[in-house]
Amino acid sequence: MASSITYLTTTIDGARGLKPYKRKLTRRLSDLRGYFLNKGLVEEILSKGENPIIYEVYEIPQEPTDGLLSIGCTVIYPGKVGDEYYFTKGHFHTKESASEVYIGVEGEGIILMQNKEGETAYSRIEPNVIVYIPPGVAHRTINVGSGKLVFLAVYPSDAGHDYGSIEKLGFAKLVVERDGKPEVVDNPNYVKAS
Ligand code: M6P
Ligand code: ZN
Repeated sequence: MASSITYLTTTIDGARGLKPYKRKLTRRLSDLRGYFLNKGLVEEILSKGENPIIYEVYEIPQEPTDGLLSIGCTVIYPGKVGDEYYFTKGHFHTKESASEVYIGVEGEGIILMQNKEGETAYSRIEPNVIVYIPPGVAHRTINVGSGKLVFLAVYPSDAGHDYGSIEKLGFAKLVVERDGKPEVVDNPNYVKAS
């Protein structure tokens, strides 16, 4: 008799994400309006008719049910708005107990983390680096290299993405290029949530 076990196998396909995958999300500069420090420059680029891809997410989502895990592979393009490197929107999980694991595949990046109290931490992400993001911590990934940054994410399928507070308040830290190198600096526009 055949086994009733249903399992899933996919492969990491470098900058093409996962093979196979179920869903692909593309985020362009217009989707990140208001996220970069130099908002005027973003509008200037968009007004020229340019709307570069900032990142893509290849996903195998599972039903949002307690105990199930979803798989995602994010590809962040290299680039900057002014001196600020391209990044993902960043989010808290709607389900407060949900944590996440990131595994670096290609390129060089930084993960910014921040809790509701505004405390921050950051880690590098690159091939063979595994980062555990604990519950209650918002996370944003920044590509600080000259090629694409590719990383895998494994997270509870019912974690949920809460983009609201990051979109409104931003992250307390920014990653910018200084003297040709990435530097984590304070975000001058960040106001702590009260
Ligand atoms: C990772 C995971 C996904 C997330 C993606 C892009 O793959 O954390 O859940 O959607 O990165 O990040 P964001 O949703 O913040 O744009
Ligand atoms: Zn997450």
